Amino acid sequence: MVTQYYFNFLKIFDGNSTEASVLATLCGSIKRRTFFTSGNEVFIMFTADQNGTDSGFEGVFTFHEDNCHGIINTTGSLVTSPNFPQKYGNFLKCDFVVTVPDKGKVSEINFFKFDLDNKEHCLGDSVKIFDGGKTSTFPSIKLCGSNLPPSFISHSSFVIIRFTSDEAEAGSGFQIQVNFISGLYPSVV
Ligand SMILES: [Ca+2]
Repeated sequence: MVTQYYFNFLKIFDGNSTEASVLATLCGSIKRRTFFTSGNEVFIMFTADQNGTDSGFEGVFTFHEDNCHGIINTTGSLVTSPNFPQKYGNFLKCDFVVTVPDKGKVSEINFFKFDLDNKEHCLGDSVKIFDGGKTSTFPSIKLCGSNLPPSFISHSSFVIIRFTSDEAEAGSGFQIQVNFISGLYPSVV
């Protein structure tokens, strides 16, 4: 027997149908959030039951060039935010993919400069590091503001550094150096 529960929610899919992966499931009261699709399509599903109504939702769609990607496979590589050291733009989503070519080595990520818009819980602009390279999982760290973060040493040889900015306010961005070092953990592959 299948039981279905109906209530008010908004679901955002990263593609053109409900078959695509889910970017977000929203309900309750949310002030403002920014979501990025991986391509040029988005599917939004709003479900309402017969019990209780509220004022609903309002969203703004913007389309932007996604031209700040990078692949890092050389030790000592420097990664900077777009336009660094000038202010970065709004609505950016940059994935810097770190692949360590040497077996047994991992990434050491050092922050030289760091100045991002600082919203609560880093819900505005942020740098996230996904250790293991899967952006569908929770990031290992999520950074914003202007305090220089400590170095990050990965457990795996595949890391994604994701920088996103929202619709307003910017800092001068970041400068990061990625070094490949011998793994500190026995599980390193
Ligand atoms: Ca911002």
